[in-house]
Amino acid sequence: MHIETITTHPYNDQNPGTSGLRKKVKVFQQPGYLENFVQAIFDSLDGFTGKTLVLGGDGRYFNRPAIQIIIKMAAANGFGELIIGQGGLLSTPAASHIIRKYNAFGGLILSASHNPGGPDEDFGIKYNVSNGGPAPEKDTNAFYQRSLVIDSYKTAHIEDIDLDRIGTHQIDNLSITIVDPVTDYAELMQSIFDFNLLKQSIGSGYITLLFDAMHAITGPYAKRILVDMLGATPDSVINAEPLEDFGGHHPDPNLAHAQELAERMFGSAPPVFGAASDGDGDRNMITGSHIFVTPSDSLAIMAANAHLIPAYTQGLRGVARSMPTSQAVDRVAACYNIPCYETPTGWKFFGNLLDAGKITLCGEESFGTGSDHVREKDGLWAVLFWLNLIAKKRQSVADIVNEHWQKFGRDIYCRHDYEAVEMDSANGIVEHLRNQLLTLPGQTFGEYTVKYADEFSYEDPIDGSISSNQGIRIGFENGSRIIFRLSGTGTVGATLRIYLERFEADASKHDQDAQMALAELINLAEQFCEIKKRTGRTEPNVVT
Ligand code: VG1
Ligand code: CO
Repeated sequence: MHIETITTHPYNDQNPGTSGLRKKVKVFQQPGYLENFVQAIFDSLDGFTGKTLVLGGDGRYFNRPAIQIIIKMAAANGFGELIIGQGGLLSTPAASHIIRKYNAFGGLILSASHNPGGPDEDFGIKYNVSNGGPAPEKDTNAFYQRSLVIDSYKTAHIEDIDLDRIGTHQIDNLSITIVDPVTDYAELMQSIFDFNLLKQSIGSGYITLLFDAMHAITGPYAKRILVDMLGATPDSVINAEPLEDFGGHHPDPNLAHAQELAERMFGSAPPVFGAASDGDGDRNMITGSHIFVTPSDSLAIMAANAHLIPAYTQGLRGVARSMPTSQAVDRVAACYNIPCYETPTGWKFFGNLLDAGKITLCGEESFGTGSDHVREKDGLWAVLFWLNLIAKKRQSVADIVNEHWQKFGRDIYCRHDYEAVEMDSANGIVEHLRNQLLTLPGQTFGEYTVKYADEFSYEDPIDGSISSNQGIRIGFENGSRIIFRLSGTGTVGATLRIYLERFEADASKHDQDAQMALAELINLAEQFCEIKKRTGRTEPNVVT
């Protein structure tokens, strides 16, 4: 194998965000841009010679050429084996599972997740470590530092690999195996859930379902598992074919973007259960007939009922949620007397807790839930979890949710996103918020008295590492919270996320519209951050 060292010049913007490096495709297509970042990763890692690298992506535009580039670079840098999903496809949770199952050194996942795809849209890449989870901050910082000074990368002169044919290619000391992207993952799901019960419930028509793959990666997974293995009708999976531009949509599973699903679930004669997943298959949106389950509630409900699922009959060791996720799961943990951890946004912070056996379930308000079966959030796993619960409890989604609220109370919750805000304005807003942190505590606004106002900082209980500036929190005496964060996954300007939550114990008041119930907090949020005043916006781009 002929290996060539190519001279390159560093780019100064390769700092990974919440979940890898995400940029416009055009940025990634600049000479050496992808190569620099991949080489910066390899240069920052030790001891992979002869070891296995897993490679796959969500199928978006630029996925295939990127995979061919990375194959040649991995070969030149001395990996011994590459495992690649057929067609260059692997969902994020499936990649995590394959890394773990085959004891790989790590994996590269090509995805910008929920961001739109196509020649003028977004691309992304992230590195996952040997536990199958996203690289921790110390690694992503090292990648960035290396990228700032990189002056060459290595590539091997080998032919492009046929990504569509399953099988193994041997090139000198390197073996490249193209695997079916679904098989290992489907087997894992079978080992967690009661597939017989699911088959009965779906086959008998007790559960009717609709899954929206949003023309992203989960189409093939959902068809194999829900239709072929569990017997759902073929039309239960919509938008099932992965497309390079996701059909021109945002593959972001929420009521705004999964429009077709939303219309059916809130229309006449909806199915019992409806769900959607995102670009790379790690997120989930759960709905039932005329009901949307907030991700924070979904996490709490899963935690409260986990013992009904075969893999979790022993109960949970503990749970974790990201800081802006509602406190609903905290109530379940307190009731079951298990620990509940609060981490910064991003799945990389759950890895240590899962590895150390401190938690079994974890989740984020952004439609992400997962467990110790992999080290990523997992969209279809969450869907199967809910289906298994419905089949086992023989209750509708609405009944499951209402019963949960009756027992634990309802954490009324919503998130407002202001997208593509000019950087300077966004920084001004954050500065303005920071300036109020000392004076807010003790002040009263209507029925809300500020108990604390701070910037969230996390000390990892396993390795002691500290992550600061993880969002501004304003907490009130009655347990309500307003949180402000700038997104770390966007590619245009800044996205301000405002997270609002208020606890309602009174069951007679549970059936309320969240926006109405949170109106006073929404006004307070504007009073504190002045986004409308400073940017002239009249409303958020997305409300979830
Ligand atoms: C968002 C979500 C966060 C999630 C991240 C990656 O990050 O808020 O909870 O972990 O996306 O998810 P941010 O920094 O934009 O708020 V995915 O499905 O894009 O890999
Ligand atoms: Co995702």
